[in-house]
Amino acid sequence: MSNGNFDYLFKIVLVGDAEVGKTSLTTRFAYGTFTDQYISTLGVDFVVKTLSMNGHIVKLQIWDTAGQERYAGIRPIYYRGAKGAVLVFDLTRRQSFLNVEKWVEQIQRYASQDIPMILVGNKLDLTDTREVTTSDVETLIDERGMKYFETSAKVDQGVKETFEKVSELILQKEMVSSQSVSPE
Ligand code: G3D
Ligand code: MG
Repeated sequence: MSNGNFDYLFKIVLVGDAEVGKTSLTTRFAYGTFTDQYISTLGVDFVVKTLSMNGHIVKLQIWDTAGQERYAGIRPIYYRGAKGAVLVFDLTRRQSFLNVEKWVEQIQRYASQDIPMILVGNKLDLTDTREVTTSDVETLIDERGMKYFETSAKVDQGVKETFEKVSELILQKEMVSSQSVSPE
């Protein structure tokens, strides 16, 4: 698997309603910056970021797109080969949380049923306009067995942890499946 530069290459898709902060999270994680200016995401785009995990060099290819409902035709391409998903909603917009189930179905349908997935409540810094409580989320994550993080792309809270966690889940899964293919 290694080609000298990295041990693993993982495609990760960012998914969720428009305006929840997918591009801001991606930019924050990959470049360490945040811009309040509108960031347009036309169709599909991805950034690459390399991490060191448990002695492995893991290259993440992070795919970010504008609300895919506008680009239904690209869904299969967007999800194809994805090893992990980060499903984002906006803590200050209840509807974006209510749509989470719909996104879970889409991810499982187009990527895979058992894809490692992290749920993210973003815009944690906007405490005054928050509409979703942690206990609202608990039922869902308990049912689904999902990992959950609250983040702020703006003030850089929880972002690195989110991407590291999804990478860790993918890596664990890869290890298990490579062992079952060729037991030593
Ligand atoms: P998207 O890629 O999911 O569509 P964007 O979302 O990353 O484009 O973000 C949508 C808007 O939310 C942007 O504001 C962006 O600045 C803002 N935003 C993203 N993350 C955060 C955050 O953690 N905290 C706060 N306060 N704002 C955030 P505009 O004004 O450009 O629409
Ligand atoms: Mg975007």
